[in-house]
Amino acid sequence: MSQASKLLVLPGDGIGPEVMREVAKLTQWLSTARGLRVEIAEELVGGASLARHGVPLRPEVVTLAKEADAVLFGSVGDPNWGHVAFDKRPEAAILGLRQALSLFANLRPAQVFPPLVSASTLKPEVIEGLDIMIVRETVGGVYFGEPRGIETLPDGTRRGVNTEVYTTPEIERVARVAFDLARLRGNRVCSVEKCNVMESGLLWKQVVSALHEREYPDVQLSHMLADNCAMQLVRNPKQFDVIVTGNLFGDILSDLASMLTGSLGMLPSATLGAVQENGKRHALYEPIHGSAPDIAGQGIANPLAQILSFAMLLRYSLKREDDARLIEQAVSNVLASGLRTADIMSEGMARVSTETMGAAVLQE
Ligand code: GGG
Repeated sequence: MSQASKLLVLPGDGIGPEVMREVAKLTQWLSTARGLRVEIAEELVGGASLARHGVPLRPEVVTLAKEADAVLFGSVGDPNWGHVAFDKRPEAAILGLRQALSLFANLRPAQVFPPLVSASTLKPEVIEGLDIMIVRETVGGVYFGEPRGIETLPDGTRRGVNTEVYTTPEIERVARVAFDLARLRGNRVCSVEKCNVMESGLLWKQVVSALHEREYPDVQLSHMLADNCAMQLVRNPKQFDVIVTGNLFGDILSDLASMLTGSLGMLPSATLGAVQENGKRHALYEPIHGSAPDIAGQGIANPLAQILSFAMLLRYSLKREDDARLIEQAVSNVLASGLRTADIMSEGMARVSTETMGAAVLQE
């Protein structure tokens, strides 16, 4: 019998634990009904860890993440810790994990489930069949570049500084992920930066172009400025197949793309490291939404992005494509049956709680 896969579950803050509970039920069912063998460890991160341990991410948790076959992450963020130094904020947990495990490629698929098309404020022909993969670089760029900080100048003026930095290898490795993915999909990559005003953007464009010429001439490559890309995503999103971009633009553009699919509560993600010699790679799966403190504890959060993140985990880390599809189909069926959490509610549909939505997916 094969060894059980090690999963590290990190629910985090706000709605994180609420939506993660719905995944736990699916894991349990897959274990009894479909032979999934997992050893699960659960730990606190973010504001929850700050409150208990005084830090957002303990070294023990990083070690567990390194030893795990996959990490399933909820969301971090807690306004009670918004004023403290950056390394003491809840968000330092997710940024710290990405860095410690070198999780450089964040895959954010924006797909529209057919039952949500008619409820969109966008014309059906604009979003019907939409299937974009945004590949966001996650361990470089302005989120990590030095110098950073807030300083007070001699005249008392305060100055906030962040620095956008990218090196050739950082750009190449994330672009490779995008080109490889494109070959399995529509064979098109759009590389997004701001080369007209940023040196890091100019280097990004040059490196992606050179890699394309050297190793991926069969893939269709285009380049777009980030501001134009935001506009094009709203105007004609189906022109895109794979988008590859830096940390900040990827964060913003994928939130924008999520609204094409109906809600931020619908979008899962996978963040992958490099393939190691043993063929394995570190990987972390999380919804793209945050901890949503404004609705935490009310039982109304949409658990589907967390559930779909678990499906990505089954697909990419545990190689259980059939189970991943089963979950995705169950989500589609539940939406077709008319159940909606508040964020995707529309006329004539049945508004349900987090728990009822999770139970309905399990039932399917
Ligand atoms: N599940 C996503 C999450 O927890 N987001 C909180 C956050 O601040 N993330 C920063 C980032 O994704 O770069």
